[in-house]
Amino acid sequence: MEKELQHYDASDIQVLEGLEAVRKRPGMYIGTTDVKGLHHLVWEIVDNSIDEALAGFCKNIEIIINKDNSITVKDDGRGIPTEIHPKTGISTVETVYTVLHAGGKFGGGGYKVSGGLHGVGASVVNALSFWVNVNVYKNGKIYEARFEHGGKTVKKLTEVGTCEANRTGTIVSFKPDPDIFDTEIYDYETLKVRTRELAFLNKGLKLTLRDDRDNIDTTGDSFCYEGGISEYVKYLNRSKQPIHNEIIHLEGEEDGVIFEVAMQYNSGYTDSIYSFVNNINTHDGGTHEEGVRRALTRIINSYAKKTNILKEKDESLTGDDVKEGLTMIISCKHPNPQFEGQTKGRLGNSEVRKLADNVFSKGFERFLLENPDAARIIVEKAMTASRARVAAKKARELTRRKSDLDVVNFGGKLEDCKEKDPSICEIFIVEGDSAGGSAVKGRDSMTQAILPLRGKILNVEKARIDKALSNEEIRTIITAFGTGIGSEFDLSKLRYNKIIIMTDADVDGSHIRVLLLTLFYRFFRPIVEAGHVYAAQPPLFCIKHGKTIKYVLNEEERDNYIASLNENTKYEILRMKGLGEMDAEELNETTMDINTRVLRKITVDDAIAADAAFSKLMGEEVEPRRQFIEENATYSDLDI
Ligand code: 1YM
Repeated sequence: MEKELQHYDASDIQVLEGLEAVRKRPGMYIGTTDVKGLHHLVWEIVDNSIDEALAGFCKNIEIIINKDNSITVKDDGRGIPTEIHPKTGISTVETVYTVLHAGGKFGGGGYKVSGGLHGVGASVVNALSFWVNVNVYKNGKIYEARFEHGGKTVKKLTEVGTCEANRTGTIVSFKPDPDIFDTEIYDYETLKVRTRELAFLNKGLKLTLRDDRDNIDTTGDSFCYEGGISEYVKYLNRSKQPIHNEIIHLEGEEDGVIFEVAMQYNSGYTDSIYSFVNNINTHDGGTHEEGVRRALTRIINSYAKKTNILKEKDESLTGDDVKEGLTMIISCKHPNPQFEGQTKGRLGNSEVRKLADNVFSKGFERFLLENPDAARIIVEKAMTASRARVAAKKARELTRRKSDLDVVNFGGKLEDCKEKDPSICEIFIVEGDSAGGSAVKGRDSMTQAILPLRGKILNVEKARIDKALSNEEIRTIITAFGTGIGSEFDLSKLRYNKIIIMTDADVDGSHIRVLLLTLFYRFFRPIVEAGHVYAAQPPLFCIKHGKTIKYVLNEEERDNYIASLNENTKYEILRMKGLGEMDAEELNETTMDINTRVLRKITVDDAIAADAAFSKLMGEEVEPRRQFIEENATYSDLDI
C-alpha cells in the first residue's frame, strides 16, 4: 500500500477510490481496529499540524479528549486552504477530507515531509469516524465543514463567523465510529507519551494535551523543548550517571533531507539508541542508523589511535564496544522516505547512509578534538568494554568446555542429583562448606543437588561480565545451571526446576542472598521471571518440650507456639545458630524436605522497577545498601 500511495502524482488527484474502501479494509490503512488503531487516528490528524509546523507556519498544537471520547486537535498554522480545488470542483478542505488520494502534493511550495499515510490521513480518519467537524480560521473568517457516517459531507465548507484578522489555524474534531473500532475509550497516558515524544522530536513546537472527560478542571500537560532531541537524551539519562557533561548534538541537511543526532554516554553497560524518520520510530534501524554506527566506530578508533590511548598491539574497537552505555537519538526528516521490512520499520533510502556518516563523523570528530577530557573518558570506556568482550569470550569458552564434560563433579564442588529430568530436580546453593556438607548428607540425592559457596560471591552490579566470569563461584553456577549467559542464554537448557538459595538467617546470609539475586537478575533474568528461584527459610528457633521438637521461622511464630502450649509445660527455646551447626537430619527436616520445608518464591513482577532497586542496592552508593541489609537482617522479607 505504501508504494501505491507514494507513486501518485498531482494529476491523479481525483476520486480514485471512495472512502468506502477504507471502511471495508481499515487494517490496510491504520493497521488495526483495536485500541492501537483508535489512538492512531489522533496522530493522523496531528501529523497534518506537525507538517504545518515543519513548514514553519505553526507553533502550537493542542489535543483534547472531549467528554464523549471524541478528539479535538487545534493548531495555529495557516489553516487548510478554503478555495475551490480546480481538480475536484469542491473546497480544498472538503477535498482533503473526502478524497482518498488528496494530500501530499497539494498546495505546493514549502517544506513538506510526511510519515504514515503520506497525506491521506485526514480522509482515512474521516472514513472511520462517526462524525468529523473542521473549522478553518483565515482572512478574518471562520469556515466550517461537517462529515458524518464514514465521511459523507453533511455541511459543505461554509463561512460561519468572523475572527481577528490575523488569526489563522485549523481545528478538527472527530468521533471514531464504534462500528469500526473494538473500543471507544481513549487512554490519556498513551496519548501523553507520544505527545511528549513529538515535542522532543520537533524542537520549539509546543504540544498540549488535555482531558475534559472528568468534571475536575484539568490543565493537562504541555511539552515544548527548545533543545529538541538533546533534551530527549537528557530525559532518557535522567536516572543514569552520565560520564561526560555535554550532550553531543549534530545536525546537517542535504537535498531537503534533515539529519540530526544527539548523544551522551552513561556509566551503564547497555545502550539506548532510538531512531526516527519523519517522527516515526524506525524500530529496525536503516540507513540513517547504519551511517551513524559506522562513523561512530571509525571516529573513536582513529581518535584513540591518534592520541595513542589505543596502542599498536591493542585490538580495534568494535561497534559493540563503542555503544556501551550510549544513549542516542537519531532523527531524520525526509521528503520521500522509503520504509522497508515486514513492519515498515526500516529506512531504505541509500543516500541517507552517506549523509548520516558525513554529518556525524565531521561533528563528532570536532567534538572529540574540542573536548579532550570527555573524549578520553569516552575512549577509555570503549576500551574497557573491548577488554571485557575479549575476556568474556575466553571465559565463556572455558565454561562451555566445562559444561561439555561430565558435570557431575566439575570443580569438585557441585554434588549433582542422579535424576536427569530437570522438571523434578532442584539445586540448593548453600552458604559455607560445613552447611554444604550437612546438606549433601541430608538431601534426597535422587532429585536434590547441592552447590556450596565459599564466602561471598562477587557483586556483579559493580563488575563487568569479564570480571564476573573470572570468579570461580560464578563460573560454577553458570555451568551448573546449564543455560549459558548473555547472547547464548537458553532457558530450555536449565537443569533444575527450582533454584533454592539457602543462607543463614543473619546479616551475612542476607548479604549473600542479595548478591546471588543480583547475579541471577543480571545474568539469568529469564530464570527469575519464569519463577524458578526460591529462598529457603531455615528456622530461627527450636522449641523443645518433652520429646517434641518444634522449629519456627521467627519471633512471632515462637510466641504463638508458646502461647498455645499447656500452661504447665516446662519448655526450652534454642536460638538456631546457623545452617552449619545443624546436622544432616535437622537440616533435612527444617529446610530441605519437600514435605516440611517452607520456601519463598522470588518474583520479578516489574523488571524495570527491579533493575532500579538493584542499582540502588548494589551500586556505588554504600548507604542505601547498608540500610537495606540491616532492614532485611531478620530474614523476614526480600521484595525486589
Ligand atoms: C488539526 C489539523 O490539518 N492543519 C493544516 C493542514 C494543512 C495546512 C495547514 C496547509 C498546508 C499547505 C498550505 C500546504 C493542509 N493543507 C492541505 C492541502 N490541522 C491541519 N494546516 N496551506 C495550508 O501543504 O501547502 C492538506 S493538510 F493539501 F490542502 F494543502
